Amino acid sequence: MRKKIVAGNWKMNNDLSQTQTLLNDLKKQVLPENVAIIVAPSFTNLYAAFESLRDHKIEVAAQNMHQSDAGAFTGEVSAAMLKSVGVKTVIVGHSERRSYYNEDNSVLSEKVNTALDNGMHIIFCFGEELDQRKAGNHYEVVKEQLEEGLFHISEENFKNIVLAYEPVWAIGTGETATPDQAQQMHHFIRETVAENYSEAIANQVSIVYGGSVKPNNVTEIFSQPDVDGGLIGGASLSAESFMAIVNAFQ
Ligand code: G2H
Repeated sequence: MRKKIVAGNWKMNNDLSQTQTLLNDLKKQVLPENVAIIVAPSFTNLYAAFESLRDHKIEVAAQNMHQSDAGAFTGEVSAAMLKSVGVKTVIVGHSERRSYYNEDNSVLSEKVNTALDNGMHIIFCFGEELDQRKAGNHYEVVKEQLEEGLFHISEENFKNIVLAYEPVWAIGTGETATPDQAQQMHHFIRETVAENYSEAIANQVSIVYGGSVKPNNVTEIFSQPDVDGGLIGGASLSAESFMAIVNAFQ
């Protein structure tokens, strides 16, 4: 039985007081036992989130980190810094990092290594752009992103990875992949993991979907056999909509 995961990627939203309010709202909810729940606030609010969620089921993740351990990288945050404020999971390779900050597969593979060297868990994001899907290259693109960014790691380390398929054309656009499109790609991803590692690893890795998941479309997406949860942006910013998504697994 694969782990079900719902992660809220808050992106550059919520100041300290909004973070505390949203976390307090989430803490009032009855949370399902069979779903791992993660929230990823901004760097400035990670420590407050960790403190607020101490001994709570909800876990805290960072949205990004730098590939170097330390040094003259103005404005950047290291894995050690994240760990020092209680963060054990980091999102790597989100399409907004890839496209706005030029994070290519090579940089992302370094981030993966650094996070793993620091004992962290990774939510590794990837997905094709609209023109790539239109040209029918989406499987190829996804395979390349995985091969160049992730598949160099060992089988042992692969256990610390959650895969997040996020078609770029569905991110924050209100457009979602159809449940069939999500299932086909997730199935392909699982097959690709099996080819590079093993059937056992492929059956064990959680593959979550991201891209305009909302309470009104989540049930169909989550009911697909190879979809193990979601990475949620906009709809994770209110406890009501986030919980509606978390509870879609019930
Ligand atoms: C995709 C997703 C969360 P949204 O980026 O990572 O955001 O749900 O707003 O499309």
